[in-house]
Amino acid sequence: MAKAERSLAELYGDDPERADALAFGRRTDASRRGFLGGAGLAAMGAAVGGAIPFSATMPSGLIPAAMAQGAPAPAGAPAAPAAAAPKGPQLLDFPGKAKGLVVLGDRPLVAETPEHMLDDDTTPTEKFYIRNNGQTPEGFKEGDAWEFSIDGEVNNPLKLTLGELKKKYANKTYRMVLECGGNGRSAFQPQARGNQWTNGGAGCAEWTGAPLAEVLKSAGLKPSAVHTGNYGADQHLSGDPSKDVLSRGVPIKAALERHALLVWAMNGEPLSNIHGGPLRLVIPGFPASVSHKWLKRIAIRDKVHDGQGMGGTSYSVAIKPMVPGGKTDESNMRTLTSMPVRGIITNPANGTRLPAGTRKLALRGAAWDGHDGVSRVDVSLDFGATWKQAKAAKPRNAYDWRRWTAELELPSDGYFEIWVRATDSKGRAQPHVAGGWNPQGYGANPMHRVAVLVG
Ligand SMILES: Nc1nc2c(c(=O)[nH]1)N[C@H]1C(S)=C(S)[C@@H](COP(=O)(O)O)O[C@H]1N2
Ligand SMILES: [Mo]
Repeated sequence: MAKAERSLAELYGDDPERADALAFGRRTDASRRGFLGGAGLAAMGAAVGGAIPFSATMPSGLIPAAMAQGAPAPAGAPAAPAAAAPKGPQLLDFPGKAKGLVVLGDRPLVAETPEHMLDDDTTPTEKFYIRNNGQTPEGFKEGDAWEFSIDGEVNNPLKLTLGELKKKYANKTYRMVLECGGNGRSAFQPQARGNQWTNGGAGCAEWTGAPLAEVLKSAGLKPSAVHTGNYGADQHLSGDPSKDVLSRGVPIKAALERHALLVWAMNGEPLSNIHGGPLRLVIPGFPASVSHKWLKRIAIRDKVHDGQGMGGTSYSVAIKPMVPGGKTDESNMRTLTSMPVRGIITNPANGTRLPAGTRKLALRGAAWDGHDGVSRVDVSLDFGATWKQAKAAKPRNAYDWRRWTAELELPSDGYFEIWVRATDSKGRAQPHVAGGWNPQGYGANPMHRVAVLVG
């Protein structure tokens, strides 16, 4: 038995399906799932580091949060041998950035914010995720002399400096979520192509800038204007100046929405180089790839923009469900234009150990979505058998996230999982597992879970 217990912890890092079958019993009769009992319960308890008070409702097929990818080794669990232990995350070491951001790629630089570091009401710049597709441009230090242009389907093409932009147009500040289109991607099975974000490709900062609508109005949109095409100063990784790193855009209607800003300040400070300073777009609700950094030019198009990162499978989800991992039919893809609802637990952190006898658990978190607004947030302590509604603060403005709190009673010591599920104003709630598989892995928003060990 001791051998089986040890192998369960190893197996979850290695072959979760076999681990699950071992703990829950093999499925001999398709109509009856196994449940945790006897040897399986003992082995699971040993693997997660404590007794499981809600074992009766623990579903098979779900990897325990304590064992899931990226989770810290559960306190009290038998140590896995070095060969079986998952590799620890690579932590970011970057000027102006907090310790603890996790590097997903270093060329181009991509780093995410673990959920427990998104515990501030407003995400501090030092904790804000980074997503580059190319090389960070040099020579951005022009500051207010930075020039950008608006051309294409307009009556008066504009060439403006940042200094002129600040003076000639309204200055607005909104707290808004910026979220990478691939956020949540690591939840897809089989693995989808791209950076394996957990939930940390998102943050909510105060953005200051001029309304894009006002600038477009002064350029005079022609009736033929249907889409923006955004261009920046960053260079392709190959160094080839004829290649665009990224050139996405949005329908004119979204560009005219009053929260779409030409941004020069983040959290009250001049926009830093890594976040696109001195000038970037922030067009909320969409995948953040339309929020162009180091903005140089907006071309107003008479058709849907066809720049780098538009069309094909880029930032696209399947219209009709496709076979996970199967062949792609590009005519069955549509561009993702609104991020799905997502809730996260920001306190406690996954893997937190609390003293024996702790009976109250104060939870904090955040919830947001693309355009429809979060209507409610619920938490569960018993693997989703029962739910309790969290108290969610009002957003300051559209596209702000909702901070939420909840308090749960713990019936005893042991291993618990806290689950959070956010629901948007259209009644769409987060699923248990990532659905809608697509080749580049957009739109995964399964519920966030954290493991807590009491005693
Ligand atoms: N010029 C430029 N703008 C860009 C990108 C880029 O690579 N180049 N990445 C986009 C993507 S995919 C995301 S998720 C956000 C990330 O913004 P951040 O690094 O400030 O968090 O910027 C977007 N804007
Ligand atoms: Mo992104």
